[in-house]
Amino acid sequence: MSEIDFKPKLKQKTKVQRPKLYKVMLLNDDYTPREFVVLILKAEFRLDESQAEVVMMTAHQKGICVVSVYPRDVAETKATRAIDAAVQLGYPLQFTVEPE
Ligand code: NFA
Repeated sequence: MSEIDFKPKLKQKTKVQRPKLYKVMLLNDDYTPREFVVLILKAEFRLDESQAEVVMMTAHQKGICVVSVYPRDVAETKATRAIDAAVQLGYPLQFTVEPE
């Protein structure tokens, strides 16, 4: 027909590089005080009081709990800093990082 086609023939695909996400996991142990675990979850992982309580209690009861997900370097830095803070006080608190 006489209508002009304004649609571009080649569609540009917008490629966004979504970073792969990694879970930081909190592991239970028998020695780290609950209050310290909550403190670390709030300070390093920016959880609020009730989130921190839920994550701490879930790890306490089930042995492990997901804290949050981040790009790899962020996940590793936070896990390392949290472990270091525990080591300073002689606690065996452990965090691990694994792909989502
Ligand atoms: N199980 C620890 C205690 O009873 C608390 C804890 C919770 C430690 C979650 C590590 C992770 N004091």
